[in-house]
Amino acid sequence: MRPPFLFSLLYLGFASAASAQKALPRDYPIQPVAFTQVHVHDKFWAPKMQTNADVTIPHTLQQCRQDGHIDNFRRAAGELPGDKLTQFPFDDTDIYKVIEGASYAMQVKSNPKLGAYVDSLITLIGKAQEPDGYLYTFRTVKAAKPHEWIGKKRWEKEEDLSHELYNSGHLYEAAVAHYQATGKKTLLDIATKNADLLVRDLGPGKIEVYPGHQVVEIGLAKLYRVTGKQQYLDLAKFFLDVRGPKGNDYNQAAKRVVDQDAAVGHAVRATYMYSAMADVAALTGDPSYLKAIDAIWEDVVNHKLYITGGIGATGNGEAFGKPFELPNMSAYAETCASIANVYWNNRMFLLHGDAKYIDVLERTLYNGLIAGVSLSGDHFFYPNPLASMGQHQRGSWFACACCISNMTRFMASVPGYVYAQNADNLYVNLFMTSTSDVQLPSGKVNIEQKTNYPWDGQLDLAVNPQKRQDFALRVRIPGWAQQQPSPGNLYKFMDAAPQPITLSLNGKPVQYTLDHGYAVLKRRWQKGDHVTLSLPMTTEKVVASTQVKDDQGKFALQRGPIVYCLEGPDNANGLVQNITVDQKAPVDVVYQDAMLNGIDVLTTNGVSTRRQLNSDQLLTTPQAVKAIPYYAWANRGPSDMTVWVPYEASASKPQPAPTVASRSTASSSLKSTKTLKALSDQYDPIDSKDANYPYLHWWPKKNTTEFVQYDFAEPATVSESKVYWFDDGPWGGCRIPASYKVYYQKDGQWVPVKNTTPYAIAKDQYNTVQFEPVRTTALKLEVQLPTDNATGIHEWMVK
Ligand code: FUB
Ligand code: ZN
Repeated sequence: MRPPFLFSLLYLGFASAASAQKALPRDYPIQPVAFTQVHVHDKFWAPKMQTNADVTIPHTLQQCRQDGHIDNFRRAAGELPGDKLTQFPFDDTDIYKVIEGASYAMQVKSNPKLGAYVDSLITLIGKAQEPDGYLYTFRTVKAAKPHEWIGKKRWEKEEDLSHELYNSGHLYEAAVAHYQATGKKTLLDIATKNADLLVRDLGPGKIEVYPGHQVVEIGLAKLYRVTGKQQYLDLAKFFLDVRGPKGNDYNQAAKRVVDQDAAVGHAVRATYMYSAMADVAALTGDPSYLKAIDAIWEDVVNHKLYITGGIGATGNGEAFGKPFELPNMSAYAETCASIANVYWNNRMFLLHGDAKYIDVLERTLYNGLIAGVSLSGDHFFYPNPLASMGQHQRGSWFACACCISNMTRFMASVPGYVYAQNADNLYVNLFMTSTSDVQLPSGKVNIEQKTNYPWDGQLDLAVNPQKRQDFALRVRIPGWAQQQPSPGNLYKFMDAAPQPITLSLNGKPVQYTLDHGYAVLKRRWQKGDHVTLSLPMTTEKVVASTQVKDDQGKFALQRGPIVYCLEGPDNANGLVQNITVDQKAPVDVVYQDAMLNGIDVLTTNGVSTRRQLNSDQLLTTPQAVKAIPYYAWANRGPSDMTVWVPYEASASKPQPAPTVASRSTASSSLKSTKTLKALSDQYDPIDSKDANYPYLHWWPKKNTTEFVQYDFAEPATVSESKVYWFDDGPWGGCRIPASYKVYYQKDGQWVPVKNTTPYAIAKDQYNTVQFEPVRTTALKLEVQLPTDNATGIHEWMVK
């Protein structure tokens, strides 16, 4: 049976907060079982949610206080003098998102102190709201020099960058969560007052704008569910319908939403919009959005999805790249985009009832998404690269903190993705040790999962209906257990040998047929019934489509839902880019309780290669190779890392030979020393804008004179300098320099070399200058930045 896209169901609502829901004429045909009904106490997720409650939420609140996010509200409320504001007109949303996260967390475990603090924030938000409901601290504070994004009048720059409606959207989501958690209407009243203003000001025949950054549509849908107010749903629909075709791809406005068929532009905006299209389709019964989101989903899974489930490949516009453009070291894969990808795929499942959406959700959840937060809960990735040479590290805070506050609200809501229901169908989507109560039309069922997932494929389900009752238990059989790592054609297992999957009922194996990815057990259930599922936890080597340039000659290791990576601390000399592992190399697995909060470690054998001075021959050394789960990387300091492991020698990067440059001590006019290694790492970029390898840059400086310098290990005679400039125009802020000069050190003074060839400056190539030989201990490049831009350097060689 394919669960139909029904429009006639009454909304069943969040079980515990059912009173907070209005009966609606229609909603998703499948309903999630609320996270409040699912009590997770496993070794994997429970500690993560605990860390979120104990560390991430307080840390984020503390940073918001310190960074002035709360002062924005105090100034708007008239409690604090002055017009100083933080950096971004969307900074209000961090407060809303952390209130949402705190509300969820408090539903799992009460926390009166946090509850009181949230109440005080809500009081402050209320005071910052203008009498007619408008809530946007960046305008209300009336800064003498208003932020250039906000415009002179309300909504004027909404389609562009003001984020007024983005702020409203996150406010609504927070308000609904807070209401459902506490039953209090304090934040909900603020939200509806704001939404009523939107209804008055915006819409057909009024101000007709589309949200520059989507999310208000989802927020309005949630407000509609709680209040039953039709205008909120109508406005959400309007915000979709008014978009395009006169805008651009960046914010998905180049076409009408119903005409879109590919994922384009800013990945978070896009994916919130696809989620909203699913919501509006479900709530209005208007199927016209489905053709578009179905086609866009196919585009993503066939062309634009990282093996980690991350989306949005490029930092240029924080956007989806072209089909198959999935670079690893420069992967953007923003944490917010992973969160949005889970939201969207969950909604696709609720519409269509197909396990393939949960396959994508699970891949994103266990890999690209949770990599966004450190195991300690207080450091965060914004982009999530799939390879590194130590230049990536999690930070404790960012001026643009969207990913951090998003993590606080997401992590607390994870149990809400475990089960779903549609009439007397109970879907088991994710596997976590937990106990749950689910209200089916046929009666109440207590269901208990026991598993050591994701390290073990054994699942034990105790099904205890209150009375004997008929329903269908739909147990998801993950695609990865059936030799399909991900829906679509982007990835496949190298060795696609089918492995047995066993499903047993009360100790006896049962025959089942798969229905849209689910094993269906339809029967009259009774107390004490037991289902066991045994999934083949083999370690697989995954290869990417031949069209993904960056992954050629390489495989990724995957075991169950977990994608692995090689990381420096586990491998010889702290290096991994120079490793090659044979396609057929056997891989062992061992659980290490004391490592990185308990992980399965993979071990195999490979070789590492290194270059030699004055010889083209590579030196090859056999070595043991270790892999850890990708999500756990970068918890032991800056390090080398790669998800894609070369099996062809040509795909690996030999360790460079020691050169005058690499043996020197590098310094520069930059304060940070983080990128100095890039100068002599001997990785040739594809072109000047290639952000795949480390580079040094002076952005956002312009028109200044800067330098880089090598202090040699011992005196050397040099007569040539070769420099490869970093230039990421037209999007980025770096261009080739206006001019540059080479100096050498003589008797403690910097003396210009006597060049015998001109100082040519060109993009996408080495710029070589030869000079009369000098014997010296230090060489310096003096770089004049262009008038309106910065400059960067990929590589600087000397001979
Ligand atoms: O524009 C608000 C948030 O900041 C976006 O969602 C992120 O991608 C970042 O641009
Ligand atoms: Zn973000």
